[in-house]
Amino acid sequence: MTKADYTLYTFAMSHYSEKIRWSLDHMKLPYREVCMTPVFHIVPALRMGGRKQTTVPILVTPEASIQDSARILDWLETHHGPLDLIPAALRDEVMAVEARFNKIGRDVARFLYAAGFGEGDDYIVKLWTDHASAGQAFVIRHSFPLIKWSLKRQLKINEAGVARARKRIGDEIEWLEARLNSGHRFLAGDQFTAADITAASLLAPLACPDQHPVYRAPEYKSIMREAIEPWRDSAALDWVRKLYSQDRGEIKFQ
Ligand SMILES: N[C@@H](CCC(=O)N[C@@H](CS)C(=O)NCC(=O)O)C(=O)O
Repeated sequence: MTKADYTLYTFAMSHYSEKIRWSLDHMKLPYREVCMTPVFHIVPALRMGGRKQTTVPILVTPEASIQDSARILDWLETHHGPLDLIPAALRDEVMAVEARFNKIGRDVARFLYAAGFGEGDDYIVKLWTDHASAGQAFVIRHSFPLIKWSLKRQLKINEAGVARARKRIGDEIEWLEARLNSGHRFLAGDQFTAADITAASLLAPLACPDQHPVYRAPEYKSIMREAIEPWRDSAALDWVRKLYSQDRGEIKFQ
């Protein structure tokens, strides 16, 4: 198999995309990555995903085009299994942990944008246009107020929505800490699995690991300061940073 066989469509700053990028890297499966530009991803995502959904990640292979990180993991297990990331004896446990952290992905995004919008608008425009053509960047810059308004509605970025997000993220962080306090290094069984990749990737925008080109940037940390603050020094986010330094290594968007 060559790099050209599999293509992963992502956003550079997407934590669900990072979950699949990390899984493919761990599996040493060659792939090409296409970092998309928000708004301009909508039509291709609808077409590639074929599920009336506009989300990334999407993995395109010669056999199928798969949208949604959980479905991509399932597909990888079927076509490249058995995977050491989903050991048969731990399958149910891995899937349960994957599902619980998948659920807070939107909350993490909601919480970050709530903190970043305003003072961080210019930086968010920069993040959204890093992989854009000149024409796309022009459109994003000029329609940013409209895109921001629509994202705020879509993600329910308002006082009540942000409070609910904070509570749900806090609950999962507490669950993770209870697991660590009971002497475990990993979240399913005693080995590194897709459960650890999912939890660490979905919390990475809060943990800001040094290996991630977007989350480690000083400007990112500065505009997300308010969102990161409640858990910055928690054992859970320390665990995320440790996992990145031990198992992830430097990430390069391809
Ligand atoms: N359930 C999906 C959620 C993915 C998701 O929410 N992706 C965000 C980026 S982190 C996205 O594509 N947002 C743009 C959109 O919904 O159009 C998965 O696990 O892949």
